[in-house]
Amino acid sequence: LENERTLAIVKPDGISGNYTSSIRKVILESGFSIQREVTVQLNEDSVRSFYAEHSTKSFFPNLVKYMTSGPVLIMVLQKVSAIADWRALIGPTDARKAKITHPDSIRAMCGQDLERNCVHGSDSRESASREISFFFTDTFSEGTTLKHDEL
Ligand code: YYY
Ligand code: MG
Repeated sequence: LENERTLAIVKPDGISGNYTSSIRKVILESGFSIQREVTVQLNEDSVRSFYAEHSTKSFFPNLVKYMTSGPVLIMVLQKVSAIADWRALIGPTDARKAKITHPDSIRAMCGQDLERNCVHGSDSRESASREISFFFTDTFSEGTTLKHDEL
């Protein structure tokens, strides 16, 4: 079991619905440490680039509109198995389904539907690495055993 970092985002509906402190509470109570955090207003180019894998999907224009509709909170979370554990904690993509199948998940708590699902989580080591360096340029060297090329 390896210490890992993953990228979490509280999306615009999470911020505007005032879920930030509840989400932060779940994060810390679940054993993650918050290594970095920044609140930003993303522009369309950033969202298009961040979600490039979805650029050909029919939902892409709406995704860009939604993710630029207000500020987001971007966090780097760390713990053993952070990537899989954060995905498990946020629940299924469709918040409507999450409310039925994963009622204790974060998306069940604060998401609204398939598009407005209030949080993001990296889905693999490769994604986590790409997404963390998409937003954070420093090397996370201080006080950790992680190598930069593992991120
Ligand atoms: O990783 P995750 O966020 O759970 O889902 P993805 O399949 O990567 O899609 C990214 C993002 O796009 C999702 O969180 C909401 C939105 N989306 C959508 O609006 N409609 C879909 N059919 C699929 C995804
Ligand atoms: Mg994804």
